[in-house]
Amino acid sequence: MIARRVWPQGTVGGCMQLVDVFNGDADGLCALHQLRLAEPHDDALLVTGVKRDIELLRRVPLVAGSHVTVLDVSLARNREALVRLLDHGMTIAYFDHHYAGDVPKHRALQVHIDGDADVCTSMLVDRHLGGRYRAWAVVGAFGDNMGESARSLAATLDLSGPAVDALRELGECLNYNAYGETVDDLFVAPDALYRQLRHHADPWHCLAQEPVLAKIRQGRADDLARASRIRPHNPCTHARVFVLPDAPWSRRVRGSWGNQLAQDFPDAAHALLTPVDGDAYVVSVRAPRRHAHGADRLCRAFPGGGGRAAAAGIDRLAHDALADFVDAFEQAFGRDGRV
Ligand SMILES: [Mn+2]
Repeated sequence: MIARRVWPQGTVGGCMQLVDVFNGDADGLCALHQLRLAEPHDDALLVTGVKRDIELLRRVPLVAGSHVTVLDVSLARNREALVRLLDHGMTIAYFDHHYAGDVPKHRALQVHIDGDADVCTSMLVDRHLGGRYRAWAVVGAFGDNMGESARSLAATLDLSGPAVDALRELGECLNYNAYGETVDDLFVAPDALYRQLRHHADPWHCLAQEPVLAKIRQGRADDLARASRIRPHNPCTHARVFVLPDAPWSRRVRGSWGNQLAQDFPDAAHALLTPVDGDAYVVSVRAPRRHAHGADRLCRAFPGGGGRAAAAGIDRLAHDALADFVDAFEQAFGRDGRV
């Protein structure tokens, strides 16, 4: 979201304005936090949103001479807006680990992009800063579900087991807050969360003392407890369908709960359905963890379906297509699991 401040459009000259653009998840937050610990700017304009809201650059005001830092959103998905900003005489530093596509060559664009599967944006910032606030990079890596990278980075800090566990907890907690359809679904807006983080150079102190984190931790536990009380929609033990209610908590919890189901029932496939628009569902499908394939094929059979072999989804499944979906899902994964 853009802070309530009116910027003159197309102003030439004047003071340089600073804009920080970041994904509202743990990785985006921890990337920005490290940079601003190294180089504080209290008055930067913050542009961010929920985790899935990644086309952020088009929301940056066009002000010649401004400097924009972009963190943890795909350049490919922001390329047009990026070129527009450069054409307006703005300078840009871009840090990211998602698919970038064709990176524009421009002397005002500084790029730190690495699409390697083992790095996240917080780790790229850590590299840029020579490891100065590395514990926060570990938090970001845990938040982005890169446990192995997080642990190898943490190993360079000589931390105790419980100290590393606390960084993981903090990363998961910050990340959880970014899940939702819109900012209204979240416990705290990502820009407000960043403004609280900014008070803490020490992540362990932050986890122990920051009230907003206590709120997110408790909220996450409550969401998962609510989810665990939902009964499967169908009686097939190897291909379970769950229909969540139309509520902010179900839009927050579906990713975490899906992970938990996959961990707890490694031989079962899961489909989580969340109502959308009053007459349809958003569908998220996970193949069984022990036979992680087929999710994409199943979803592609429905309009708006796609994804990867292990995890795929359907953007919009009409209510009257639910029975067909359940049949296809059971046929794909049910095997002899019907009870
Ligand atoms: Mn990331």
